[in-house]
Amino acid sequence: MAKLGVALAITLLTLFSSVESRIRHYKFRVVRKNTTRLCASKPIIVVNGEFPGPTLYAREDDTVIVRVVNHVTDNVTIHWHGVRQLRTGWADGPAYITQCPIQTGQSYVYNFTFTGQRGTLLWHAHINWQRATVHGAIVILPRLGVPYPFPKPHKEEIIILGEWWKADVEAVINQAMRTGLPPNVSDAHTINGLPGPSPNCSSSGYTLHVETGKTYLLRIVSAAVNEELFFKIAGHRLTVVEVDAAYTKPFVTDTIFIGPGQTTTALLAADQPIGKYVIAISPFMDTIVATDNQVATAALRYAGAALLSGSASTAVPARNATPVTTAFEDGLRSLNSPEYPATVPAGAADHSLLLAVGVGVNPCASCVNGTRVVAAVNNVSFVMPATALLQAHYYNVSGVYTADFPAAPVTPYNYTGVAAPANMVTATGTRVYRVGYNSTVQIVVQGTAVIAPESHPMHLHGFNFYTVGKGIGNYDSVNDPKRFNLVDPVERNTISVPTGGWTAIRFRADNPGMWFLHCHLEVHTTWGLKMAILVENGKGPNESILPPPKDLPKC
Ligand SMILES: *[C@@H]1O[C@H](CO)[C@@H](O)[C@H](O)[C@H]1NC(C)=O
Ligand SMILES: *[C@@H]1O[C@H](CO)[C@@H](O)[C@H](O)[C@H]1NC(C)=O
Ligand SMILES: *[C@@H]1O[C@H](CO)[C@@H](O)[C@H](O)[C@H]1NC(C)=O
Ligand SMILES: *[C@@H]1O[C@H](CO)[C@@H](O)[C@H](O)[C@H]1NC(C)=O
Ligand SMILES: *[C@@H]1O[C@H](CO)[C@@H](O)[C@H](O)[C@H]1NC(C)=O
Ligand SMILES: *[C@@H]1O[C@H](CO)[C@@H](O)[C@H](O)[C@H]1NC(C)=O
Ligand SMILES: *[C@@H]1O[C@H](CO)[C@@H](O)[C@H](O)[C@H]1NC(C)=O
Ligand SMILES: *[C@@H]1O[C@H](CO)[C@@H](O)[C@H](O)[C@H]1NC(C)=O
Ligand SMILES: *[C@@H]1O[C@H](CO)[C@@H](O)[C@H](O)[C@H]1NC(C)=O
Ligand SMILES: *[C@@H]1O[C@H](CO)[C@@H](O)[C@H](O)[C@H]1NC(C)=O
Ligand SMILES: *[C@@H]1O[C@H](CO)[C@@H](O)[C@H](O)[C@H]1NC(C)=O
Ligand SMILES: [Cu+2]
Repeated sequence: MAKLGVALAITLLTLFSSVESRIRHYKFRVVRKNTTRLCASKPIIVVNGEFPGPTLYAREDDTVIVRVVNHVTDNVTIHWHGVRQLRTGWADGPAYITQCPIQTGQSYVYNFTFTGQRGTLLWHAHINWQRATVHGAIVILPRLGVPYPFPKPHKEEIIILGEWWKADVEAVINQAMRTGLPPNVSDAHTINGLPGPSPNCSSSGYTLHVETGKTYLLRIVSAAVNEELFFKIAGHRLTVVEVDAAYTKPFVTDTIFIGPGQTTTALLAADQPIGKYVIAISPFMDTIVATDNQVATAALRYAGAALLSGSASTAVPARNATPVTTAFEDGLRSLNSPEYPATVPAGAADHSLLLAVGVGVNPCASCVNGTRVVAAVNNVSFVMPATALLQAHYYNVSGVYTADFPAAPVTPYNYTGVAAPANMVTATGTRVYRVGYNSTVQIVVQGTAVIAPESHPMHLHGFNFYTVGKGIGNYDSVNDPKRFNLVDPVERNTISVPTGGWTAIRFRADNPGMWFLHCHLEVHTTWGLKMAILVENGKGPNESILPPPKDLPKC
C-alpha cells in the first residue's frame, strides 16, 4: 500500500510539476535473450529484450527514476556513465564501489537528476563484463525553450559502437583469469549492434537514411569493451559540437577517435551527391597489444539512391595511426561561451596527484606461465571489497578500505623508460584517496612502459574534469604546467592517456561520495587498474550525500 501511495504521488507530481523540470519513469527489465550475430547464436544479457538497450531521454534538470529488475541468474548493476550524480552517489552503479549488486529476482530504483549537463552519455552494466551487451544511450536535451549553441539539425540519430564475441563474454574473461594471460579479442565490432557484412557471414548492417540538403546530429557512443576506435563516413566531414555531455567549439574532422565510455556528438551535412557511403569503424592500437582487426561497416544512404548502387568506400586509418588520435584530441576545446563558461580550477591545486598506470606481472602458481598479467595505479592493484565502499564510508564500517592511497608512486622510476623495472610485481589493496569537499584536484595520469606502453581511456565517476595538458614521455612537474590550457580545455569524463605519455586533468571536488577512477578498457579494470576518490561531506545537508534509499541492495 505504501508503495502504491508513493507511486501515485510521483504520478501526480509528474502531471503537475512545471514544464521546466519533470520526473521521468523508466523500467529496465534485465533478461537473457538468444541473439544471432556473425551467423551464430548465443544467449546474451540485455535490457528490455533490446541490443543495444533503450535510450534514456530527459532534459537538463529532469529527474529520472529507473526501476531495474533482475530476471537473470547473474548479479546486475547499472552505471549512468558521465552523469554527475550530485549527492546521489547511491545511484551511480559500479558494483562494490557505490552499491552491492542487484541479485536475481531483486530490483533497485535508480533516482537521480541531470544537473548542468546537456548532450549524449551512455548507461551500461558495471559488474564483470556484463556491459558488453547491457548498454544504451542517454540523451540530455537542453531545458525547454533553450536552443542548442549550434544550428538546429533536421534530425538526430544515435550510433552506438560495440564489440561482439561469439563466446560468452564472462567465459572469455574467466578463461583469462584462470590462465593469467590476456583475454581473447572480440570477433567483431558493431555499429548499433550490427557488424555489417563480415568475411564469413554476409549479414546486413545498420543503415543511416538521409535526405539531400539536411543536417543530422549524430550522437556517437562508444560501448566498446577493450578497444579505442576510429569512426569515419566516406566522402563526408563531421563537425563535433559536444563530447561527454559538454559543448565544444565546433571542430571539423573526417575521423573521430573515440574510446570506451566516451561520446561524441557531431553534425553531418548531407551535402554530397545522392548515393550510398560506407560508415566504418576500426581499432586503434599503437603498441604490441593484440586487437580485433575486423572493420565493422554501416551504410549512409541518401533518399533517391539507386537500390543496387555500390557504396563509396573509405580507407580506415592504420591501426597505429597515433597522429590521427592526436589531431582529434588537440582539436577539442570547451565551447567556453558566456552561457557555457569553462570553470577550470586555476592556481595550485589543493591536491596534486601523480598516478602511474599500467600493467605488471604477479606470481600465480596455477597460471599457464606461473604468472598472471595484472594492472595497477601507483603499483596498487585494486582488490574489490565484499561490501560497497560507499556504504562502508557512510556507516563508518572499518576494515573495508583504507584512505591511504599514495598521491604519487612510492618508488619513482623512469615510467616510460625502455628498461622495465626488474621487479614487475605489484602490491594489492583496497585503498582510496580522500579529499575535502570543494577542494581542487589535479591528477596527472602517467602511462607506464612496464611490459609495453599502452593508451588508457581513464574514466572518473561523479565529475567532469578539464584536460589541461598532455604529453609524451614522463611528466615534468616544473616545465609542463607552464603549458597548461586553463582557458578552454575540453571538459570530459573519460580521457585517453597517450601511449608512453601523460594527461593532466583538473576538477573541483564539489560532489561528496565515493567515486571510481579506472581505465575503461574492461580488461584493465578487471586486472586492477582502478581506485576510488572519497570526497567528504561539506557543511550542512546541501553539501552532504543523501541518505541511502530504502531498497539499496545488500551484499
Ligand atoms: C536459447 O536457445 C537455446 C538453444 O536453442 C535454448 O535451449 C534456450 O532455452 C534459449 N534461451 C532463451 C533465453 O531463449
Ligand atoms: C528520489 O529522490 C528524492 C530525493 O532526492 C526523493 O525525494 C524522492 O522521493 C525519490 N523518489 C523515489 C521514487 O525514490
Ligand atoms: C579463446 O581463443 C582460443 C584460441 O582461439 C580458443 O581455443 C578458446 O576457446 C577461446 N576462449 C573462449 C572462452 O572462447
Ligand atoms: C573465416 O573462416 C575461415 C575458415 O573457416 C577462417 O580461417 C577465418 O579465420 C575466418 N575469418 C573470420 C574473420 O572469422
Ligand atoms: C610465458 O611468458 C613468456 C615470457 O614472458 C612469454 O614469452 C610467453 O609467451 C608466455 N607464454 C604464454 C603461453 O603466454
Ligand atoms: C559516521 O561518523 C561520523 C563522524 O564521526 C558521524 O558524524 C556520522 O554520524 C557517523 N555515521 C553513522 C551512520 O554512524
Ligand atoms: C627514461 O627513458 C627514456 C627511454 O629509455 C630515456 O630517453 C630518458 O632519458 C629516460 N629519462 C630519465 C629521466 O632517465
Ligand atoms: C610494487 O610493489 C611490490 C610489492 O610490494 C614491490 O615488490 C615492487 O618493488 C613495487 N614496484 C614499484 C615500481 O614500486
Ligand atoms: C568552493 O570554492 C570556491 C573557491 O574558493 C568558492 O568560490 C565557492 O563558493 C565554494 N563553494 C562552496 C559550495 O563552498
Ligand atoms: C540548499 O539547496 C536548495 C536548492 O538548491 C536551496 O534552495 C537552499 O537555499 C540551499 N540551502 C542552503 C542552506 O544552502
Ligand atoms: C551476487 O552478489 C552477492 C552479494 O555480493 C554475492 O554474495 C553473490 O556471490 C553474487 N552472486 C554471483 C553469482 O556472483
Ligand atoms: Cu587501460
